[in-house]
Amino acid sequence: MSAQTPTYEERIKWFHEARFGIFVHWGLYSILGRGEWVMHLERIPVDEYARLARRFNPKKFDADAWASLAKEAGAKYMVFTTRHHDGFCLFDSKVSDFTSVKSAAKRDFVAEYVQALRKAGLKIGFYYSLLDWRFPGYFDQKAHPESAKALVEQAHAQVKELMTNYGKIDILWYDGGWVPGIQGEEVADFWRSRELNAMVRELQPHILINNRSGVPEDLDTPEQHVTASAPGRGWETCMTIGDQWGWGYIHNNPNFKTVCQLIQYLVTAAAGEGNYLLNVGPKPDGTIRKEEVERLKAIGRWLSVNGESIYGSERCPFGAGIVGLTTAKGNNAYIHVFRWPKQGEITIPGIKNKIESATVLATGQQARIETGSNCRTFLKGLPKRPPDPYDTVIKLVLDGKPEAC
Ligand code: FHN
Repeated sequence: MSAQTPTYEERIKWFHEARFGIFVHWGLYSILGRGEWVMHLERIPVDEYARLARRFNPKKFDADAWASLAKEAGAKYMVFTTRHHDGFCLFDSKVSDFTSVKSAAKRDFVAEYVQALRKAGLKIGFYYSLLDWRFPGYFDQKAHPESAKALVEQAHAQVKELMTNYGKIDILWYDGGWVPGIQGEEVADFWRSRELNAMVRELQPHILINNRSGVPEDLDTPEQHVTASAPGRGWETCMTIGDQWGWGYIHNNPNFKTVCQLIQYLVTAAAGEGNYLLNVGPKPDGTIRKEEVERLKAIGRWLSVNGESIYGSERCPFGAGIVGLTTAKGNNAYIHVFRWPKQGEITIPGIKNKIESATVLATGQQARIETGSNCRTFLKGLPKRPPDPYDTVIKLVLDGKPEAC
């Protein structure tokens, strides 16, 4: 490691401060409105699917609008599908003709995305699918060895293009590393992942790489559930707003999570020193559906009041019982009250510290602090109705780093 190579702690510092990112799944599949797996699940022949590129010309695509919505949501970074499993590149690739630059749109959407995020001051993530359903060698390496080799070569060449042609990139979000008939260590061997990621780090020394190329790298990526990694290990839950398999646009998507659920998932991730990557699936024209826009804006309104309890959060050594969760930062602890108690009196078990103040972030009201047996703290004098419908945060200023008893 040379002197200027940043340490893991230096590389991941911004990520811990960020806590909240927006995932974007958008591509040819958006035209069909049946999710990003439509080509595979409906067995659409490669040539038939490829003809969608002639229709993909989203005049309304506006990367600045995406960036502006992410900022309004209180997100600090985005991760965008530069290429999904269908093989269609939203960037200019010298090793593929199946790209948005060489088809109807004649646009490098990744370049527009990068420019918009830089302008907005957001960190930049690239999602890249290693697998590509167009290669028979992906499905059967023995029957199609040359195709399997070409698939890996494509991945190395395109990752190099993405790491070379768009300036400083903050996250490389691999996906699609699984290979039929190959397990465990062989996966990294098949993709030559160690060689690939060494090249990435040479080109982008500050970058964070996730754990989906067959090697752990920097970040764990629980999907659709919030599960903390061990202290010291970066992790990020990715989740859809709608149905589980609706990363890409699904025209009729009946199950949108509520704002309450989404905020409480974000808090749960922050409580475990992890990040929450919440997905939107823009429509074929590049605009984001209102159900997703409304939810992101509501999260942003909540973060504008309570963000200090999320951004840069640390694990808190004491919990909040059944009422909710706790996060910490420096000498402060934050009680996230999801289930406001009937009388507005909140019991917090296990605080060893002296509490200097207890303030409801949403209203500025001070709670009266009393202590009881068994190391219990009582927060009193609070309203009977919850000040926030989703998560009322009470900031405790302590006499030092939070300690449990
Ligand atoms: O197969 C993909 C899926 O389409 C989507 O991109 C998610 C997002 O994390 N990843 C894979 C499923 O685990």
